[in-house]
Amino acid sequence: MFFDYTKVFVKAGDGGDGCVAFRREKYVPFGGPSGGDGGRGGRVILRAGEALRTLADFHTKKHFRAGRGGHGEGSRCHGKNGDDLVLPVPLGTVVRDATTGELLADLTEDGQEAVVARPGRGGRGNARFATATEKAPRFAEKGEPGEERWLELELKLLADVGLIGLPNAGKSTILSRVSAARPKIADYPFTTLEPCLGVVRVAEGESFSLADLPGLIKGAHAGAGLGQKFLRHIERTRVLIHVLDTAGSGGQDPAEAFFAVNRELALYSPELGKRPQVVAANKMDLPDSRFNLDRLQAALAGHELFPVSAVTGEGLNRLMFRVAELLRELPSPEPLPVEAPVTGDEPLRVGREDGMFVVRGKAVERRVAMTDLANEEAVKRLKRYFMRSGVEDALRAAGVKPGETVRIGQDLFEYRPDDKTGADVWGE
Ligand SMILES: Nc1nc2c(ncn2[C@@H]2O[C@H](COP(=O)(O)OP(=O)(O)OP(=O)(O)O)[C@@H](O)[C@H]2O)c(=O)[nH]1
Ligand SMILES: [Mg+2]
Repeated sequence: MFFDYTKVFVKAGDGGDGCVAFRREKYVPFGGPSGGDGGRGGRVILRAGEALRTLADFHTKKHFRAGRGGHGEGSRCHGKNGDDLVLPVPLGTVVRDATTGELLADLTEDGQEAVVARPGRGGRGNARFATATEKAPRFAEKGEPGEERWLELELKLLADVGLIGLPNAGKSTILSRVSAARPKIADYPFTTLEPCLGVVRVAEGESFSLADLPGLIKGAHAGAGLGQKFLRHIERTRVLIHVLDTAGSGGQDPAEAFFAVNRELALYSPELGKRPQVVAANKMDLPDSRFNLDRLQAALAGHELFPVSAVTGEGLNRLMFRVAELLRELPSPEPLPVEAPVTGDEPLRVGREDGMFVVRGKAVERRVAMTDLANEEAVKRLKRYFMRSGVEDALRAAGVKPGETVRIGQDLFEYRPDDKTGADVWGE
């Protein structure tokens, strides 16, 4: 099996919790706050490399988590950062957020990396919350949860040139003649079941990669045969070699074969239909080919046609030199344009789910997750944040009544207006 598509779950490490501690010194009856910050969590990173050829590794294991940050300690000791998790992927891996479809990375270079899950930052220790009025804060932040998401990984091979044509045309035989690749070759259609890459050396220091694909048949764009499943692997090629069985074995007229395959290509992707092509009129060692060649050349007038024989090797050098020449003239392919990550905060949203009010918004959810709800001082601070940031107003506008339950992130609150101060306050 050729694994070129999968979904995986990644979670960056949570930040470590901040620490509540106070300095203890001889002769100092009550030292200042000295709790250190938690360390940040580990990142999840995808790294492209030549060691892997497919996404097969991700079919057995699908969940990946980076290390969490260490907790802060007394004496303002910072927790240690969580370990990053680096996942190797093959060159040509396209990474999307599986939920939103957002393109996160197109890893086309050896060693190229993409951070696919942002780590949580460490919670601040109580030393950081000391102010002129509050000299001895007895609370600290909890670590921020690391980002988690499902990713869609799709491999699109990075080949300079693709071999296309009907099954049995001789594509694999050509690849085996011009490169060190050893694809399976046999006298029946659909011998090649998955793409195969080879490297063609045309001169000292000049080479290109050549991909052999399963044969295309009529209806391939709509899923007939094996071809369509693999067409994505020629999307990034710059030149196509269209291989024909010039002898017309099996009663297939070579010119008709040529137009049928091109129709399938264009139906799959108009862009692929316009990709520069050179025609390899193959099997020229067979007598029928000599007989058909003139007619084929006439039918394909305007196309660059090279009579070749993959069996005798005739014409293959000329064909490969011409392809190398075309590659020199054509611009290098651009990696897919990655959308800039969305920064800034989304507006607050209040809705009703399962009979309770739900407040959504990255900032408020993070704030709640980082609050130690067992700590009275920390909860007071959170209440002030609710007032200031408009959570309170948004809820009131949505019609929340005293005693009703409000969920923010993972936590539940009871909405409790406080009569004494006249202001609305919150309790767990
Ligand atoms: N006489 C002759 N036979 C050839 C030539 N090229 C390929 N063949 C034969 O044609 C048959 C099919 O060759 P393959 O290279 O497997 O064809 P393919 O296009 O890769 O076919 P699929 O993988 O099924 O799409 C094999 O029996 C080859 O030996 C050639 O130049 N001359
Ligand atoms: Mg083949």
